[in-house]
Amino acid sequence: MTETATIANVLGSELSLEELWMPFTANRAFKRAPRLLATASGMYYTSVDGRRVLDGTAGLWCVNAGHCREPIVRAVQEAATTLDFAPGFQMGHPYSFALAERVAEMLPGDLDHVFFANSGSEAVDSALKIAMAYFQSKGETQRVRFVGRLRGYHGVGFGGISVGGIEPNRRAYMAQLLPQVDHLPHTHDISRNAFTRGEPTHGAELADDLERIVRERGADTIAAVIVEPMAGSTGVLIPPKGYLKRLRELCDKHGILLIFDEVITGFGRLGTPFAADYFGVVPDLMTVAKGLTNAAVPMGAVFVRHAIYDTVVNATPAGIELFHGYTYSGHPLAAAAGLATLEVYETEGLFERAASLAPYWENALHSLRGLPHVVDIRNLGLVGGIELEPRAGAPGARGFEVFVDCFNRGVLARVTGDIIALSPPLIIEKAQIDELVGTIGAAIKAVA
Ligand code: PXG
Repeated sequence: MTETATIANVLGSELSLEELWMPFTANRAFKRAPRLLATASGMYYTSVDGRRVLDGTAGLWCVNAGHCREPIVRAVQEAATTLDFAPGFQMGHPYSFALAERVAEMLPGDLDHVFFANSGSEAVDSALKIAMAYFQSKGETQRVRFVGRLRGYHGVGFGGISVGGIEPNRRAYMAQLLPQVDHLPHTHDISRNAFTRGEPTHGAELADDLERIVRERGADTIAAVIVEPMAGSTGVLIPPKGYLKRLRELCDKHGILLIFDEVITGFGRLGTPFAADYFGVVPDLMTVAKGLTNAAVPMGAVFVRHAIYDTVVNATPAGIELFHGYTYSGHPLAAAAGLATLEVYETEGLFERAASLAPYWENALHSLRGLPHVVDIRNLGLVGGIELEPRAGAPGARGFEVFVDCFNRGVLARVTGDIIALSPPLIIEKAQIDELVGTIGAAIKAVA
């Protein structure tokens, strides 16, 4: 009651928008015409002006179980009153061990160890360091290079932007990126794959570009390849059939670790626990965040194969084995949220629900084919991408106008350039899929 009253007081007063430097936002335009969300429940937000907004993006790909879920709220409240914080260096507490044990049970192959961080960006930097530490421990000290992929997003740490392949995220920082990184080509090819339902047919051969990098650099200099199994942030780029298997084979052939960045695809987005399960390809390391705690408390993690943990830990005669960690690694509130979230996913069968809704979702999305300027529609699990033709001389303008128009009509979508990306909470009902897709269609027609 007190908290609600406090928020209400703030919202009721003249709120200054000046001081906050907003992330990945056109600050000046936003502050002239703000879009503020006040409350959330289940599939809906409420805006500060009291409008109901259907969440077509699970927040930012993270609220997979829907908003303000009671068991998760209760678990966080309980932890906050029981153990607000405990140090994680040379000390521990039951919450983080319990979550590591619980989540390890869900993992494919022999991934069975968990390193906690607080975000996807931190998880990625942790995974890159673990890959390097592994080869140092094995005595392959020359294996230090990383391979990322164009149009890959791995967060915003210096490691993440170095292996990532998004030009604007790198431009200002170029002079100080990690020096020994190469990039595979991206797999997005509308000329061959437009309007594919599910995995596109063409492009598995693009994985073979790793052979070029191996030839140029020498296999024994490359520590790891990092890719998103399905690239989310740059506009829902679904891997061509056979691509990830090919990448796995090439990494095995050359002794290179394969890292899947599952920050978006983890925890049911594709109708399986992880994309690794969906594609039947097990990586050596996996990074997650977002859906791990249903975004109720920030948390990221790296999942690690048994042998990697053993190699690093056993290489050190005594003392600290990995010189890396965060004050809040395995924070009690986050771990409590994670435990409750995994329980909700399981008891409500949300991953299976996503899988069973996927065909309905696919049909609904593809019903937008033929609308003005729609040049591609793609889908996988409960993910959708609608690509619009950029307006001449103003790339991104059409997409952004559709996003704003959708919001004004009561739907939260996500836009990257001229691509609309959709990823609703896994609790979405069929009628809400119709509402979401209907509104997006109306917005596309209105913006034109
Ligand atoms: N890896 C991947 C694959 C991601 O999608 C990160 C790392 C970084 O996570 P943090 O928690 O540090 O933000 C992400 C984040 C969008 C969008 O709309 C996507 C992300 C973040 C914000 C917006 O596509 N992904």
